Amino acid sequence: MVKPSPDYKRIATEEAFAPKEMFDIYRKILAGPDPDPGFVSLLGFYMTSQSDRAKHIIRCLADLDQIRLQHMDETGIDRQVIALTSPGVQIMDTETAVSFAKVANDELSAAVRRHPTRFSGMIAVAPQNPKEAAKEIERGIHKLGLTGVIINSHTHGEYLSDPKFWEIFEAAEANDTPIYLHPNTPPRNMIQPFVECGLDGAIYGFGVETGLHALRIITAGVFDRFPKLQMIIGHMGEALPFWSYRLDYMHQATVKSDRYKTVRALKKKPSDYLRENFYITNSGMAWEPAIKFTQETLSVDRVLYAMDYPYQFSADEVVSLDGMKMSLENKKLFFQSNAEKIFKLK
Ligand code: 1DF
Ligand code: MN
Repeated sequence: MVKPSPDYKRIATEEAFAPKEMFDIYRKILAGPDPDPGFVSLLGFYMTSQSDRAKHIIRCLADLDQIRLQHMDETGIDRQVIALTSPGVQIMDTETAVSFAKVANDELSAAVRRHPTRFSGMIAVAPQNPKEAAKEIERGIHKLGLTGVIINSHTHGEYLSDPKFWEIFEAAEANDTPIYLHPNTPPRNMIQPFVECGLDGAIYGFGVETGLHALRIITAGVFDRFPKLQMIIGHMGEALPFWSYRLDYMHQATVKSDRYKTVRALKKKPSDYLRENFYITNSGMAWEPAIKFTQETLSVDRVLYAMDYPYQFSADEVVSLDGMKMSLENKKLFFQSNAEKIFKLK
């Protein structure tokens, strides 16, 4: 049992849920023709495995009441910012995705209203239909009391760097709400070397896929077009902070040598966008040196706490993060104030 901290609230910002009905849709997709190999590897596993881990995860994902609250109490979590688990609606056909995003958001909104001091929720959207996604962002903010937009990385192998998706960025920027770019398994045309050795999931494939996605968004010039847009990435920035120096050097060298049509001059260096347009959570990485490095590379105002419940549910991690050698002021930014600011929590 981890006690509440007297010095700060612990707000966990990458916490997952799944409506029960979503598993019915997933079962149909898995039984259908040629399902996505990453989806089969990930959800095919969790939905059929009799392992303790899989059973625990499926049970916790579907609960937005007593199980979740009890687990939060056990680990000293004051509030969860909850989002539809990966790949959410992005694995569905367009029509199902658009309609199911609304169902999931209604369900999450009702849970937030039942437990307003313990839960906040992000808006799920279907990038398959950018216009509807933009409308759902409006509805989520103005009618459902949700905050932030969850996008579970690629959608059928397509990336938000493609301008056809940019209405979604426009809506997030206009509503002053962040987009959380959460991992997915690598798409069909990328997954083979990962899945053949069992490294396609959270252990590594997630990070490679999502780091690539964030970098594509940067190099496509999204933040020159939408300078106020804020994105959040988990898992200590999917390694991008560590790459900053090389990204800046090689981006500039590539632009200068006119090597690719797709790599053109940007207003700023890639790492400048990381510092000015990204927040980073430590989901799945309860590791002090990486947290401190990221605070130093971005700023203490842009690194925040996440547990990654129920995939990573550990009281020991909370205790170890509490014990980081860090000023109380910075620890409060990490656990509480940065989340309150970016998600506009009250
Ligand atoms: C796993 C990890 C699955 C994370 C997730 O969603 C997820 C996992 C399906 O361990 O299989 O969000 N994660 O963010 O680390
Ligand atoms: Mn996660």
